[in-house]
Amino acid sequence: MLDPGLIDTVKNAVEEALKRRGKVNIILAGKTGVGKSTLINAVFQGNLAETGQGRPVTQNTREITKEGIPVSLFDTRGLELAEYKQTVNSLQKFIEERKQETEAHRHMHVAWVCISEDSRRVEEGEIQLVEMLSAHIPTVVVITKAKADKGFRAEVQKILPKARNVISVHAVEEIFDDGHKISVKGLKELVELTMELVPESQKNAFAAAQKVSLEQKVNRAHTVVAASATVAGAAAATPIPFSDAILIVPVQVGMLAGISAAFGLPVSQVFISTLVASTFTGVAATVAGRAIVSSLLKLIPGVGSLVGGTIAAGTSIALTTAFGEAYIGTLYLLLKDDPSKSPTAEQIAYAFKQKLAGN
Ligand SMILES: Nc1nc2c(ncn2[C@@H]2O[C@H](COP(=O)(O)OP(=O)(O)OP(=O)(O)O)[C@@H](O)[C@H]2O)c(=O)[nH]1
Ligand SMILES: [Mg+2]
Repeated sequence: MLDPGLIDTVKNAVEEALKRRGKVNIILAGKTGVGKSTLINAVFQGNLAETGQGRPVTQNTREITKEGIPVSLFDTRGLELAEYKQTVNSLQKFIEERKQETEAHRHMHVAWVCISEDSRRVEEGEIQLVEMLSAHIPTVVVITKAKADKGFRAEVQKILPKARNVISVHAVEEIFDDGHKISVKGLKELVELTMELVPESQKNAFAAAQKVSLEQKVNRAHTVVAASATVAGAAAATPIPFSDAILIVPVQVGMLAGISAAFGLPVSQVFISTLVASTFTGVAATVAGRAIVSSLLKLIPGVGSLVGGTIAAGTSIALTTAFGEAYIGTLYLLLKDDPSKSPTAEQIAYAFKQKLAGN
């Protein structure tokens, strides 16, 4: 189904996109029952917290992961008075050990410390934990099950000044017998703040793993398009003959994989091949290159068809951008009602083809 000449291109694009996206590591700490698992399921794809107990990394910390979702959650308990010192110490040791490792995807990137609003107080274990964590990584305090603040958030901010911010969250909708309802709140703020706090090289992973904000996925996808357009422009720094337009096809394929990765779609060879096969039509790779380039050119106002039989840098940048934006627009439409949805490659390919055809 795929042009033989494109198979390696797709393989490389998939590997590169996954490598670049990497993984984000989040420490999620709080006393038993504050709502950590509920928060995890509300923020991330794939009902992560239901994937079992997780792998123990310290006595009180377990690593929760799921295949295909680029996040590890380090679920930490044991903040009760009797044992918090041991918990804080072993967590500190763990963070420091990981920091020594060379690969950024092994480091801890951000921490969320959960305190239930019901408790109405901040305990010594929580104070010590925030002190320790904020000395190493950006730390956010999350007030969980938030329904009636009554000055609690301000108090928490005063007691824990090293926290980057304090965010009140209600992770699930709650309906009372009298019909009164408390809606979900605070998740978007938490996601947006965390996005600012994680290192640049982890932002795509975080955008991909979360399901709260489609805007964050779109924003990161725009950065993929911008980077790809720059590469395509450089490739055509000297105008390239139309017959060599195939030269920029790997950039386009890489961009499709990169955008898919930022959206959190299952970036596999099969997935990207399906997309490429339906958009890059033709029998031989070179023909495919020409076909795609000429169909892309139609997307750029004022270009229409090729002038002088060459593609200049400006055209190359413009068509890469148009192609990338068309793909982002397609994904946006498919996911706008529910960013946690996972459309099939066929559904995406169909919608993308329609979009490229101007429908
Ligand atoms: N009303 C309301 N209940 C919540 C909210 N978040 C969690 N809960 C409830 O609080 C209880 C405990 O939530 P969990 O998410 O299991 O808490 P946890 O921190 O993971 O607990 P451990 O894993 O035992 O440490 C559950 O019954 C949840 O349904 C919330 O935002 N609002
Ligand atoms: Mg739990």
